Amino acid sequence: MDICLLDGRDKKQIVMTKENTTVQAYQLAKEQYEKIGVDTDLAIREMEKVRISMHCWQTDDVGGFETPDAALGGGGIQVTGNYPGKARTIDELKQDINKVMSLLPGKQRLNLHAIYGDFGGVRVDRDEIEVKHFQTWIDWAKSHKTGLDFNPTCFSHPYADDGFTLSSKNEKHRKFWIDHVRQTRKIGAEMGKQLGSPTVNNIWVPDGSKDTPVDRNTHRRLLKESLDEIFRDKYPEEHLLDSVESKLFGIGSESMVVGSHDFYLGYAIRNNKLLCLDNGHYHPTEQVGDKISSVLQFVDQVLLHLTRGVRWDSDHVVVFNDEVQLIAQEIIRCKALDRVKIGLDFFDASLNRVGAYVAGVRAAQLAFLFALLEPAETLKKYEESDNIFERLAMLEILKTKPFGAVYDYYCLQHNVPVAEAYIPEIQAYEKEVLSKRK
Ligand code: RNT
Ligand code: ZN
Repeated sequence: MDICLLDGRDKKQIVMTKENTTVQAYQLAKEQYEKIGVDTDLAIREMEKVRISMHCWQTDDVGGFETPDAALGGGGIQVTGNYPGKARTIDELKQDINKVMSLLPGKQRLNLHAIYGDFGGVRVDRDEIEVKHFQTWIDWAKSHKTGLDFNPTCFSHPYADDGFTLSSKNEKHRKFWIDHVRQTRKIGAEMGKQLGSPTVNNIWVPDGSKDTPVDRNTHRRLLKESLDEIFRDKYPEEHLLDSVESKLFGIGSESMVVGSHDFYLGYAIRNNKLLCLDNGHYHPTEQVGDKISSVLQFVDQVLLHLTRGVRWDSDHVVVFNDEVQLIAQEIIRCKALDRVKIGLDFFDASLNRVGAYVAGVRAAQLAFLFALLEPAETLKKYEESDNIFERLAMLEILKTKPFGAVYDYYCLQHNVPVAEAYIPEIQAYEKEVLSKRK
């Protein structure tokens, strides 16, 4: 018997025979899941709603394309490693992103930072950026039939060197950063308008201090005032969604971060903004997964920055770990996929950057698929009838169910390499493209 699969990318039909081990493994997996009341075909269909916004900054270590080149700094974030092949131009960045997208099932959005504009070799300061500097990106997104997300870049700039931007007591600096963020909202709204899908503009500022401050209050008041001023410009929600991102600490802001979780949780609730939850930005024993059902009682939508915190670093490549699993499970269990924008945030320069993307996006997708393959009703029934052992047993059993076979089949349906088959693709790209960037 032949099984017909529809290739999601170019809609040409590919015919697989039953010898195909991916299909066979899927059939067996489907049967196993059926026994516990889970519909694998439905889970795969639901994956179409998992739209991951890929951050552009893993391609070039958060460098951007300003003239003269701004080196990453002044922001409490650091990139370590010097693996060859980082993108040096917009064309190289696009080439890398195209490669990544060609190796991923499903559709992804692209998340840009303000320093990635098409500035044409001209020096454009942050408060002067315009839609025209991002029109080629908008056109790129149009041709890829996808959406763009955006971020002001409030670091890697002389006016951020003292550690303060939107909460600076230096009025000239503070005004400059307000103007910058206002421009990013204007540009973001135009991206969303032209692309027919709202752009999420996420505000993260590094503001904070290394040593113990005595006046936290003024900085927090100034941050609030700056945000209020920024948000006075109104844009339709179909074009622009605003989000705010907190952090526990950064390198150089160990003693106080102005934009703490409490600060932005309060701000987002009162001002109806999206709250960005970056899972590298909390104490290691705090679980972002646990926060989802709390914050969704009070904010309409959240933005995720999926990442992997390792000791003091918040930006390692996403892997399929307990933390990311719980985040995905909680979103699915809350039936909140339509209220969560999924972004990634990591930058590691010590390995093949393109490969890091594919591994990271696939890990995030796997976490959502794993969550979609839960027998939700059964688990809930166990819980509500006090069958706590049964709940524990089922959660354990799910860990060895063949969810990998379901993910492989999802890849096959999208005509992208299945499982380890993407590794040689990355190696070939490194040989033919990345290693030639000297
Ligand atoms: C920094 C924040 C922020 C940045 C990006 C580059 O700790 O996580 O999201 O990583 O804006
Ligand atoms: Zn982040």
